Amino acid sequence: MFIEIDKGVDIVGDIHACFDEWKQMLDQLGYQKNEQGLYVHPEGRKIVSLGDVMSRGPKSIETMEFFLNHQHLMYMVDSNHGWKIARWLDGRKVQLKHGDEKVEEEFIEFERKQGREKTIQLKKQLRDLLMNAPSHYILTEKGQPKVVCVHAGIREEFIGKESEKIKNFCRYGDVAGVDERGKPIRRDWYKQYKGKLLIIWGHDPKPEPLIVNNTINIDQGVVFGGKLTAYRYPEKEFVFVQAKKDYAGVKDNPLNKKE
Ligand SMILES: [Mn+2]
Repeated sequence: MFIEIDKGVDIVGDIHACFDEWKQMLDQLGYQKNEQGLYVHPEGRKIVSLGDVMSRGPKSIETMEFFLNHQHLMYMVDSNHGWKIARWLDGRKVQLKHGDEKVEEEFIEFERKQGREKTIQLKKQLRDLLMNAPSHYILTEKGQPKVVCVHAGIREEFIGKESEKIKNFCRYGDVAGVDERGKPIRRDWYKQYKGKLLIIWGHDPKPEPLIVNNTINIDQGVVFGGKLTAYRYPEKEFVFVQAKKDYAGVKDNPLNKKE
C-alpha cells in the first residue's frame, strides 16, 4: 500500500478505455519506449492510476493489457468498474451495465480473433490484476506519508488500513442509498476532510480539477468528451489531454452537472 515517491510519481485519473488519449498522456509526461517496446521514464518516474481504466470507452482490453505489461512502473487502486469487471472475469454472475457491457463485447471480438485459449489466459491475468488492487495507495517521501491515492473517496481514519467497509468506501465514495431513478446519492466526503495528507481522487467527473480542503479530484471525464488529467508529484503540476470525442454519449453528461 506504500509507494516511495523517489524520482517522482504521475497520478492519473479515470481513463475509461480512452487508450489513444492515454498514450498521448504518456508522451506528454515524457515516457519513452525501451528496446522491449515497453514504456519507461528516463528519470525513473512511476505512475499511479486511480482506477476505472476500463468500461464506457472504446479500448478496454488494450488499456487493461497495458497495465498488465507495465507492472514495473504502474500501480492501480481498486475502483467500482474495476471491481465489477474483476468479478465478471472471475466468472461470477454480475449485471454488466453503465459501459461495462462494452468490455464483454470487446472480449467476444477478442476471442473470435485470438481464440479461446488466449482469451481464457488473458481473462485470468486481468482478473488477478484487478482483484489484487488495494483500496488506496500512500505515497511516501523518505518513508514519510505525503499523498493518498484513492478512487472515489476516503476518510482520514481509514488511511493505511484495509477492510470490507474501507474497500467499499474507497470504491464508491460516501453513498447514501439511491434516488428515485436508481442513481446513487453521493455525499461529498471531501467537504468534511480535515487531514494533513493530500488526497488525490477521481470517480466523480468534474470539468476542472476540484481542489477542496486537502483533496484534489482529477477525473475530468475524458470518456464524456472532457479531458484526461495527470497530477505530478512532488511538482504539483497538472497535465491534460483533451478527449478526441464524447465516447460515452450519455444523455445526462456529468460534466454539465451544476455544483
Ligand atoms: Mn468510478
